[in-house]
Amino acid sequence: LRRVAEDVRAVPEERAPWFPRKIGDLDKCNHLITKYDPDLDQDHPGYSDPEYRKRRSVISELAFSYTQREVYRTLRSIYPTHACRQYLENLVELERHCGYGEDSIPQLADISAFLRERTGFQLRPVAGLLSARDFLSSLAFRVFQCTQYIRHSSTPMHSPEPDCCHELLGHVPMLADKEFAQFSQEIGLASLGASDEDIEKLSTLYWFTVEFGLCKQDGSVKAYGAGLLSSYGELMYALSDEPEYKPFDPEECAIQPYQDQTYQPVYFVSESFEDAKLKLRQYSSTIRKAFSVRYDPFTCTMEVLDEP
Ligand code: HBI
Ligand code: FE
Repeated sequence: LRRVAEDVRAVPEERAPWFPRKIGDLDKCNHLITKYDPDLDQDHPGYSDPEYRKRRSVISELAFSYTQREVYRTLRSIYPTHACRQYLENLVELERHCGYGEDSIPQLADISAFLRERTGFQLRPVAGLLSARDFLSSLAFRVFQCTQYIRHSSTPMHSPEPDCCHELLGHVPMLADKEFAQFSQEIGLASLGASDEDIEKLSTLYWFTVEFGLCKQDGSVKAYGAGLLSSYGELMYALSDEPEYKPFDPEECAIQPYQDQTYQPVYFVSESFEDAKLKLRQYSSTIRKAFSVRYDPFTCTMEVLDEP
């Protein structure tokens, strides 16, 4: 114990915050934030429901297939007109090969194997909301931290926290796209060892792209953000003429105030994932860090390169 304490003391204070360097280090990226936890948040719709909370710890297959059907059918009906091309193509593949559908319950391991073949992304089960730093650092390893429980059955079309409907219908089809996967990993890489202030900005950037992003496609605007693709109400709203659209600019996006209680007042529209990736890369290069990183996919290890 004393040795550990001394090691900690030996670290100069101005060193960058700890970040994972090997894929196994993600075991330590497990700091849950308690906002929205049904056991702690009095405003959570399941807070006063002991049955629900018990079920949450064992994951109820029955509740899953029940709610899944309604969520799936409702959302599926508007994807053809509202989701981007990449999303639709991958959803069809998931329906063909991975058990996606109104009546079936896809297994995390099967979806993870599918994603690995497509883009090298893998799903890692997580118990709830992680800190932004831990969540983003996983993306650097092409690991997506994925919840497995389902929303409370009293609100089938809404969940205040991520649940399996959000992960499987929102995130997974996009993570099967090469360009988007690269974009996601690069947000993760930019987050490693970044200051709290930069994590906050990257988190906001993630919010307006991976969660609520829109993109241009064949002369119209389509959704690619998981928060939109897993919410019937917000997906309809986002592509109506009510909200404000801004062209995707990471600088502006990173400081845009956002809403996690209701629909976004503003959405950022990307020209393409390629274009978004290049803009993000330019933005990331302005984040002040004393080192750069490179991920070695053969050893699943983060190489840390000191700046000359
Ligand atoms: N944790 N499990 C989980 N899933 C998320 O989508 C998630 C998170 N923690 C933080 C977070 N998202 C947001 O702060 C992002 O903006 C990073
Ligand atoms: Fe999400």
